[in-house]
Amino acid sequence: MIHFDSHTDTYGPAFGLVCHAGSGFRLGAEEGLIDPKRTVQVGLNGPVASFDQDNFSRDIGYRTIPLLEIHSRGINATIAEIRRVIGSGPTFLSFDLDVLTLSDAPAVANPEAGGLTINEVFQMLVGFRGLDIVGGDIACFVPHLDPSLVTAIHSNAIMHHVVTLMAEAVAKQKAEPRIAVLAQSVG
Ligand SMILES: [Mn+2]
Repeated sequence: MIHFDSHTDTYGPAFGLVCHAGSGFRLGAEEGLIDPKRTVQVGLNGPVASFDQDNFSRDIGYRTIPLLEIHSRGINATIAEIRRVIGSGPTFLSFDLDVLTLSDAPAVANPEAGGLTINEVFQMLVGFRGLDIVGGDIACFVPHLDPSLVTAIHSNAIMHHVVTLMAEAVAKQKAEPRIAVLAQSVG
């Protein structure tokens, strides 16, 4: 899982609810749907509500890359680190628009000061070429806050990049089928 977000979304129960907008990456790991060793959370930049709010991510083994680390490492070194964690297995790319700076994505549900620029995100997405991207989603778009269409245009471009990565992965798989698929057809 490559998870772009200002927030880890691995928070515990809130207001008596276990399943809420900020708990998906906790529940996914607990239910065995997400492989923690092959998960990276990119661009974390949210407010600190408590000092242990992101402990779940670290304790379960997610690689967390805060926004400040991205800007101190540089984009190319960040791409290399993400690729190291992800490896060659099937990968889902989840993109919360609030990881973008507000000038590039004003219409988001949980706005934060600071963030990646759309050009930095494009550079990273192109840098994922060759990974086995099997799916993706874009979260937290609030259309009625987007009269300028900036957020919609950027969402569209991000999804186009992700679908292109998926198409390339399918083409690569057809050329060299995954070992598991090969074993299945032989068995
Ligand atoms: Mn978020």
